Amino acid sequence: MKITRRALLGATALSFLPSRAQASGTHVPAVVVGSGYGASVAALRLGQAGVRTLVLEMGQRWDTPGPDGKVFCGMLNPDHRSMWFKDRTEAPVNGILFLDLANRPIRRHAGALDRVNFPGMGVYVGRGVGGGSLVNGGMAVTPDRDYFTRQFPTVDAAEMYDRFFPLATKMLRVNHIPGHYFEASDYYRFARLSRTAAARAGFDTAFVPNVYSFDYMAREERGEVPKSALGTEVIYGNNHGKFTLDQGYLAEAERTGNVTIAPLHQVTRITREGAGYALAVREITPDGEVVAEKHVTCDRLFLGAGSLGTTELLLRARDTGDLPDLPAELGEGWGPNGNVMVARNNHLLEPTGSRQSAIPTLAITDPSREVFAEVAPVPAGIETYVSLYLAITRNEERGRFTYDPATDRAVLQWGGARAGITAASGTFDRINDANGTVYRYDVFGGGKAFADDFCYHPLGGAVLGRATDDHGRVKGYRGLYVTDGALVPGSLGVNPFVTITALAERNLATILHEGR
Ligand code: FAE
Repeated sequence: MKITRRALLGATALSFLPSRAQASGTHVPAVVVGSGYGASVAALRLGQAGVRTLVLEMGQRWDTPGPDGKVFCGMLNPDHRSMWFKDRTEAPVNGILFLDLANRPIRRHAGALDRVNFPGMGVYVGRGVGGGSLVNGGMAVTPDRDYFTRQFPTVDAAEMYDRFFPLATKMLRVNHIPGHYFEASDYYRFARLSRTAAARAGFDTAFVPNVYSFDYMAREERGEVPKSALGTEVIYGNNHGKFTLDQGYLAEAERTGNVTIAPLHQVTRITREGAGYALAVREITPDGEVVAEKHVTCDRLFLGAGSLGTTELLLRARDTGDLPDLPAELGEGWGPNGNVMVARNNHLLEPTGSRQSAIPTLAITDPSREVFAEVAPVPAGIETYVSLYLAITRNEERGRFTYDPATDRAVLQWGGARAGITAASGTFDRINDANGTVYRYDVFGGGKAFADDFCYHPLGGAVLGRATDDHGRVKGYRGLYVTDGALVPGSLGVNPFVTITALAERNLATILHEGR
């Protein structure tokens, strides 16, 4: 099935005004749902191809400073800007000595970070124009080629590694921490200590590239610019230093003149209308008041609402009968990228430092157990003696989403990360043995040393080659595409956003080429 360029360009060029005045009846040639990595690639490439495109994003556009002069709040003083409509923050690290120091009551608001809670698994996601790029750690890793090929056997790896990974890396402005800065900075003492502990156990470490500017960070340390990574900012947003999608892909997309972004617009339902699609869209204020319910139609629909958002929209459409021919494989192949968090205690004579950069730059590698364990900061502003790690483990543990008609939501069935914990404990038992150290049980909720009940890397639900064809075209429906982390089959072995971006670039290149 081929899309003609004419069909993609469409006949109308209606501007979309996100206001009461434009409550319904808008038709656009292309709609992109969400504004994370996959969505941003789609928006830019459609805009460059001359296609009038509307981006519908449920979160805010984060460009207006609050009364404190800052757009985002910090991790140590979270307020209503921190989390998506919660009464209390739900930070991944609860505190120290079982005290819930990190969390506090907040006013319900369209904050930047959401934690979507399912039985046994809380999934962290970004909300706002830029999706996960607003809140993530910026670690920008190209996956190991063999493992990528195992996960995507039908994708041309040579094309990915020669063309699309370098393109994604360039577009996202990935940079590397200078060795001399890492060795000298007070703010990376915690990472150097973990490197020493790993070396005592015979493990190597690797530097992890990032989209946070290390030039900016060095200037922060010299006191020349406002502090962000060195001022305990990350999961609720960075006010400076990080190159997020709203500054990159999305800004470029808007500059084409063909792309309009509508923040605080949540797509709730997808139906067929004519040869295209109709969307039910709810516009809200930042405090959650519903401003309008809109009806938007389009010829082509690109779903970039993330693994959770895209999977839920499609499952709801299939199981309520709106799009009954959607494939049986929807909801399958979901995984947390093998995420397991671990905390160790250090000796009194080996402090981690009270100053810690919020941006991780080092990982411990354990190839025999297929563990890639990033050394995460604990930027508490005091000495905690805690070494914290995000272990990315490679295994076949998968969950599955189903649609629950009673709540009208997608529900995750997740059986826990036994294989992930086995692998991570193999690595960290050895590090503890070699250093005479122990695990910390006071850092995560539930008194666990290994936290497998939350993740940062939701992947899958509409997997490439199963729920879609080999380029993200949804089976059974012409003009309907998945362009985000829902395409990735649950595990990548490294942090996912470079892969999500590169895969979206690849898919869009083919979809637009075939449309010509
Ligand atoms: P994503 O970026 O999640 O964007 C989806 C967007 O769609 C969001 O803006 C949603 O608000 C929006 N949306 C959802 N439903 C709807 C709807 N119905 N209507 C309208 N809009 C909707 O999707 N990855 C790395 O590679 N390196 C890291 O260092 C890293 N650190 C992380 C740290 C944290 C705290 C978190 C939460 C994630 C981290 N990740 C990291 C994961 C990474 O951000 C994630 O894989 C990508 O953002 C996923 O990209 P997608 O395009 O799939």
